[in-house]
Amino acid sequence: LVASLEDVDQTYIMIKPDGVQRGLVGEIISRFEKKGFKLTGLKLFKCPKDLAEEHYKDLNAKPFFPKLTEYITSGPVVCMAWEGVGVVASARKLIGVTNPLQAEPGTIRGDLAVQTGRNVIHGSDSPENGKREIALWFKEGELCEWTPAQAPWLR
Ligand code: 3AN
Repeated sequence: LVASLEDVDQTYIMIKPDGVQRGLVGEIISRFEKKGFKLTGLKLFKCPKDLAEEHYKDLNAKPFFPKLTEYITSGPVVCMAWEGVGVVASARKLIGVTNPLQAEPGTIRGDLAVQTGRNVIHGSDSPENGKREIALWFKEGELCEWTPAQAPWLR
């Protein structure tokens, strides 16, 4: 049952402007906390256009790209770094698929969203992208290494 340190991943989770505007911040953070992952970074942040474009650069040929960057920069987002064994894949499960109408009930998008273009939350799609995105959204000194008091009970 002892998880090896090598299995520990990091993921970048972001509550998008619609999630902030709709007052879903506490509800969403709570789902990750209750699951048992470790929060290592957290800030409310107004994203500049160039950062939005860099974050979504793999989608820059898509027809919805201008609307997507406009949406992400339209109001504050909540940036989070979460750490844990299998956290990238597990966070994607908690979040649900891209189109909220297809997302399972019980997932964040399945329970809280309707439109693909307003799907309340982002989660990294691979451990590599988790690292890349955390480095992109957080400055050195903004991340916090710590040991949750209950962690020994999970091992
Ligand atoms: P996910 O966020 O589930 O990983 P991606 O990476 O395919 O999905 O898309 C990134 C973001 O781009 C989505 N969260 C959504 O906001 C937006 N997006 C994706 N597909 C569409 C679409 N067909 N129309 C409008 N926005 C889209």
